[in-house]
Amino acid sequence: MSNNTGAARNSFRSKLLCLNFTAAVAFLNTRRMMEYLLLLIILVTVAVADPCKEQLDRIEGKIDSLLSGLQEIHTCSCNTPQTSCLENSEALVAYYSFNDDDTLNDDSGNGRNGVASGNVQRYSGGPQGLPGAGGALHFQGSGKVDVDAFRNFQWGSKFSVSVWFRRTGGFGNYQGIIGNGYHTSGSWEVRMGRENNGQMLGGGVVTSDNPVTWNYVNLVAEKNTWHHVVMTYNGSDTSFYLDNQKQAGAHDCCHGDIIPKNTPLTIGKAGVGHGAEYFVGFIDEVRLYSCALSADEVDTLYGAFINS
Ligand SMILES: [Ca+2]
Repeated sequence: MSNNTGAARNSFRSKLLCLNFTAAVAFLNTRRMMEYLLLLIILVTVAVADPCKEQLDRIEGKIDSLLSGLQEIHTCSCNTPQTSCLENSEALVAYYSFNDDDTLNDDSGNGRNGVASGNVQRYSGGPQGLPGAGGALHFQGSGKVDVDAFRNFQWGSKFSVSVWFRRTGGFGNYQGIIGNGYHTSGSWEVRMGRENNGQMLGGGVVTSDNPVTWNYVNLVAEKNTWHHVVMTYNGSDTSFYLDNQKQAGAHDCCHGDIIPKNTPLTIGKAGVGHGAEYFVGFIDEVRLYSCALSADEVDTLYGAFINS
C-alpha cells in the first residue's frame, strides 16, 4: 500500500471525527439527516470492503459533499427559530381543564392554582357541557375564581389566551369571562356586554400605548351556545379569534410589553376594578401561553372539541 493511501486514510479518519461532531449537534430526527446517515453507512461499508486508493479518493469526494450537507442542516437548525407555540410545553403558562376533583388546580404543572369564591360549581359533563372536554365550571352570577399567582406577572410581549364559554343568563349585564383586571385596571381581558341582547363580546391587551382593553368590541357570540375565543399578542399585533374565525378590530393597537398589574387572574367575573359583572353560564378549557398562537394552532385548539 503506498504512502498516498495512508495519508488518504488519515484524512478519511479526520473527516469522520468532524462528521461525528457535526452530526451530534444537528437534528438527528430529520428526514434529510437520516438519508445522509444511511449514505455514510454505505460509504464506510464500501471503504472497508475495498480500501484501494482510487476507491478512497472517490469516497473522500462523496464525504466532502456529505459534510457540506450536514453543515447546511446544522446551520439551518441553529438559525431557524422554533415557531411552534402550541408544542412548546414551556410556553404553556397555565391550563385549567376543570376535569377532575382538584378542579381549580393548574393542569400545566406550574402550580398556579385557582381559588373559588361565591357560587361556582364544577359541572361534570353531559348535555350542557362542552362536548368531549370533560368537566367545566358553572357560574351562576355571583361566583368567580381567582389565581393570585398572576399578581405582578410579567406577561412580556408574547401572549395567548384560549377559552371556551357558554353564556346562559344575565343578558342585561356586562359579564367578565377571563382577565386580570377591568378595562384599564388589568393587563388584558375577554368580556361580554349587554348589547345585542347580551351577545356582545370583546377584549384586548394593555400596553404603554394602549391603556384600555377594548381593542376588539361589538363581536357577536350567540347566547346559550358554546364558543371558543383565542386572543393573541406578538409584541406588535393583536389577533382575536371567535370560533376559529379571525375578527376585525384594532389589531395594531399595541407595541411592546403587556403592562404587569398587581391583580389576580379572574375567571367568571370582570377582574379587579369592578365590583360586579359576574358571568352566568359555563367556562371550560382555559389555556394561557407566553407565545402567540398561529391561525393553524388556533384551528387545532378549536378542532379538539368542536368535532367531538
Ligand atoms: Ca374541561
